[in-house]
Amino acid sequence: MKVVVLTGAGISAESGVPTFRDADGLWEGHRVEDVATPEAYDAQPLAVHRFYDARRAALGDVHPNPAHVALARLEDALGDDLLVVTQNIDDLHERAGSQRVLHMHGELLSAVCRSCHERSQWTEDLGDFPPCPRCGLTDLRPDVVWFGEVPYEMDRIHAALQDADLFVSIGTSGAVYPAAGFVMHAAAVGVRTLELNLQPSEGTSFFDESRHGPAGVLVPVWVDELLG
Ligand code: BJW
Repeated sequence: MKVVVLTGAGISAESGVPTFRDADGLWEGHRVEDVATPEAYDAQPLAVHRFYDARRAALGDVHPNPAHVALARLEDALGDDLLVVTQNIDDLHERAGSQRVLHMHGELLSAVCRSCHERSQWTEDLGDFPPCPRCGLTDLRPDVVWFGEVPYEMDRIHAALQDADLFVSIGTSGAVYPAAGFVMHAAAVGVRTLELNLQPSEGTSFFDESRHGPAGVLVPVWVDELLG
């Protein structure tokens, strides 16, 4: 069975990583247009760097939860027949043991140079404007996908959806495209669809089945079911 899993901020919530749109989410303290657009970065690069530097530093205090661990266990069983597509920029899937992960909205532990376009692994702050390891210019930005930018790996994601037997969406509000459209894409080509989310997402009616509750409970149960 070929499975494509889409994850969002909700899968990392029980690890202590804030979501975006919940009451205590990241957008609560920041207007999205102030931090998650290229225009915001052009206008206030230091403020945007501080937002991402704080989130990068906070990765040191969080750990994968049972939902991440269950997906890694599923990959152990399915191998190349499982693809995890995450909107998250944390590294909790990898730390749980998943290896087949596409970060469609980029990664906190990566920086991209706006001059030479090199992507570099990055663990330090960017707010002190360090030089690009490749070209030496001080034009590094967080390697994340902001509104108006094209997400990574879209061709591979669409190919995987086309070829899947099951699409599972975990912990995402379904508010942001193109990820929010994956369920429609999957359904249109006859792929079965399942939502696992704390509450009904904006796209819940498009899924063949929806289960509501914390990912740390729902995901291990679903993986156990699938592995029989
Ligand atoms: C739990 C839980 C627990 C809590 N257990 N669950 C129509 C069609 C196409 C595009 C558009 C369109 N209309 C507008 C657009 C453009 C725009 C867009 O979607 N805007 C919307 C606001 C309408 N999209 C774009 O600009 C994208 N680019 C694009 O479309 O390019 C064109 C193109 C595409 C494809 C091919 C060719 C061209 C780019 C979007 C970039 C989004 N970037 C961000 C920031 C990334 C960096 C960072 O992290 O700071 O990505 S915004 C933010 O939202 C972040 C997230 O990945 C993303 C989604 O959020 P997510 O993960 O769903 O989190 P929440 O907080 O919203 O939801 C959490 C859920 O978990 C909730 O439901 C909770 O209930 C649940 N939950 N605890 C289980 N314990």
